[in-house]
Amino acid sequence: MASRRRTLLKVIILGDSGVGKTSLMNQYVNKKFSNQYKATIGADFLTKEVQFEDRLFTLQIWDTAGQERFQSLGVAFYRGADCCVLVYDVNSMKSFDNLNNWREEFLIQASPSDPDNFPFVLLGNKVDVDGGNSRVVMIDIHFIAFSMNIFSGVDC
Ligand SMILES: Nc1nc2c(ncn2[C@@H]2O[C@H](COP(=O)(O)OP(=O)(O)OP(=O)(O)O)[C@@H](O)[C@H]2O)c(=O)[nH]1
Ligand SMILES: [Mg+2]
Repeated sequence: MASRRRTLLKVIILGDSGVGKTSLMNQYVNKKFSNQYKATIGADFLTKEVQFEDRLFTLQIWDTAGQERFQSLGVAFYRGADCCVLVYDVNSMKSFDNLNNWREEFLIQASPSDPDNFPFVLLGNKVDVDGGNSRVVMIDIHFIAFSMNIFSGVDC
């Protein structure tokens, strides 16, 4: 039986505008997907309860704005993060190349106690587009498997 104690884990989703951060969060938490694009303004979070082995966790998942003009709320909410999900669009090399900037900015603002071992999850989205024919980012699957831990079951 699961322990009654819940551990809060703060997860931050970062990546370029339009890569699908909001869609991923809605799919993961509410099992809902919309084709319409509505840019995220600032940041907002949803929570999801998950059980791992005999422990219960509350994931506090922060969805952030990819558009620079909507990042005005600042990055105060980066602080105290337990994990950061870096999202790219597999059909956009630019969105993949920019992840290094997102990662560096995150480490500066969140200033985790052990930056070298901070858990980042790399997530390539939109694999369905054009039946996979538009895909430009190819990464070794072992690298992705190593990076994925929390979001490995987005379609659950
Ligand atoms: N085909 C396809 N479209 C997707 C997928 N994920 C998201 N989209 C679409 O891509 C567009 C952008 O998705 P969002 O989730 O709003 O992107 P975002 O990263 O939150 O964008 P910002 O809020 O501006 O940072 C929307 O029209 C979504 O419907 C996917 O896996 N496949
Ligand atoms: Mg969004």
